[in-house]
Amino acid sequence: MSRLILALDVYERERALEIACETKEYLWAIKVNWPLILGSGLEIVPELKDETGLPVIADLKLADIPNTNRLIAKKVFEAGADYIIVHGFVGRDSVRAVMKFGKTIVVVEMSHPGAREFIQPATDRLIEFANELEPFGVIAPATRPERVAYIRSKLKNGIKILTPGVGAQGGKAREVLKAGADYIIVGRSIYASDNPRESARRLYEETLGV
Ligand code: NUP
Repeated sequence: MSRLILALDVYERERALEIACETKEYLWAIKVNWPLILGSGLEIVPELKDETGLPVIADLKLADIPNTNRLIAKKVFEAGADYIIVHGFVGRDSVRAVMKFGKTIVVVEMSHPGAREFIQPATDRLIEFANELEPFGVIAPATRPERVAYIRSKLKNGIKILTPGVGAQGGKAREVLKAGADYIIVGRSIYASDNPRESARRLYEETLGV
């Protein structure tokens, strides 16, 4: 099975569906984020599922009070999303409000340089929090494989590690999978390349046998 997740951060519906269909055979899932939802509406979620047959992850990084998180999560899962990404730093009540609706992925560390300022100092507590709540998975940085190895060593077995930051942000697919990631999340290196299908195929092949 593929361990590659496409981060489909384009605005236009047609372009999104085109890239998704070209690359689907190399993917485990498609991740949609605010750019695509704002550009094409939430209806893009069922359309992507119909066209590709793949699971869809809604990367909304919810970070609100329980009631607002709940209102948003309800809509997103009703639209057909299979997974949702939430921030953990807002606290148990806010995350639990989302977990009631479907499979949840909690950010424990982000991939960009600024993640060192506030998120990384809280990572240990976010890992404990994930171990207690047992979400489907956590987000960890492909840009810091040593942190992925650390997170893997502290995280309960069975909780998946999904890692953005491969390619455009400098992370290397094989390195982060060897460090303990279950899935890599890749956006620009696929959708902004001259040949998205070929880029997805190459990444898929890189991940085989790691
Ligand atoms: O820590 C994170 N880093 C990150 O890049 C958490 C994320 N959810 N992402 C998302 O992954 C980011 O918003 C984008 O949708 C994707 C990475 O895209 P790219 O850098 O491969 O283009």
